[in-house]
Amino acid sequence: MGFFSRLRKGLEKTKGSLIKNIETVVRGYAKIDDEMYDDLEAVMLTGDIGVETTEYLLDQIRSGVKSREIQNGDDVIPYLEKCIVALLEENNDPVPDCTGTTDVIFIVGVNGVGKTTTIGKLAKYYTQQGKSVMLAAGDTFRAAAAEQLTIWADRTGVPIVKHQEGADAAAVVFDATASAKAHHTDILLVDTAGRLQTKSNLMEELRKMARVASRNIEGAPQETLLVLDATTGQNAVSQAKLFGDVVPLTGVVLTKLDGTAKGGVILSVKRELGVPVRWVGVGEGVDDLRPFDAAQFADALFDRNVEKREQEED
Ligand SMILES: Nc1nc2c(ncn2[C@@H]2O[C@H](COP(=O)(O)OP(=O)(O)OP(=O)(O)O)[C@@H](O)[C@H]2O)c(=O)[nH]1
Ligand SMILES: [Mg+2]
Repeated sequence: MGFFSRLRKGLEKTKGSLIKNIETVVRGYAKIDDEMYDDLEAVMLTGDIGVETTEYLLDQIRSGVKSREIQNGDDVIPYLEKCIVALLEENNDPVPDCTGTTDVIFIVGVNGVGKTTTIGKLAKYYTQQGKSVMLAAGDTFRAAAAEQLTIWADRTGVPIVKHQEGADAAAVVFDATASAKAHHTDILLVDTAGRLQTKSNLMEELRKMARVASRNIEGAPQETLLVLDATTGQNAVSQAKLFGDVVPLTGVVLTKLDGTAKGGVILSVKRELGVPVRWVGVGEGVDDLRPFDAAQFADALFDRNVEKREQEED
């Protein structure tokens, strides 16, 4: 199965819990009234869209009613689809191309969201694009973290810089940036510890890592990607807000979109965080991560252009 098919399959439950419920609600209404808004609000909130984004979408529907684009319940779905697509496409400029020097990418996030796996997948993706890649085992906190990353390095055939468990993560970053620079490596992917202990510890460690990186490579880290586990729904949004207060984020990686009913969370990530979704993950395999493509995502969510998409599939 190609990526679109996997994405579409992964979003089936989200579709079931969210889109289908919205359809069921609006179909019953010959004319739009307060009761319909209340019912809509309830299904959107259960679909993990979040309070703020739900309010936003309801306001959009209200203006559609005002402009007479929506005259009855049946008109709501295509209208809402348009709003959701616009939301997905918002704030979605492509990542600027490599600058010629090494691009350092920090991968951050709480325990178990998929940071290390994402690094493995990114290593594969970028090497396939003809880029040279290096990994840095910046999670020196958890036993076996470096080993897990080493397996990905071996699997994707890229070098890795690592220290002993318990070593200073910033020292790993220092060595890795020096090595990447010396080897003219295009992309250095830095794994980080998932603990969130206290906010100030995390802040200090990540800041130190960034400071050290920029000493060897100007402007580093060029990207700081926050990995969020879609299955945690609205929790992911709170995590993102917490991290965003600590480090400047350049993008989000939304993992585990395979089989969750909470995929609606992507809408509140887009709406509430002001940080672009850069990558989406639909499984544990090395090919299960792709750049986020709003049009593709919308097609998968709303079952549009399915045949065309499947034909183009890799
Ligand atoms: N189903 C599914 N599983 C995923 C996806 N991405 C990662 N995983 C799984 O999630 C689990 C945790 O992944 P890790 O990459 O170890 O997560 P981490 O953030 O590095 O975890 P810590 O290092 O403990 O903080 C693993 O079993 C992965 O295979 C995905 O897109 N879909
Ligand atoms: Mg890890």
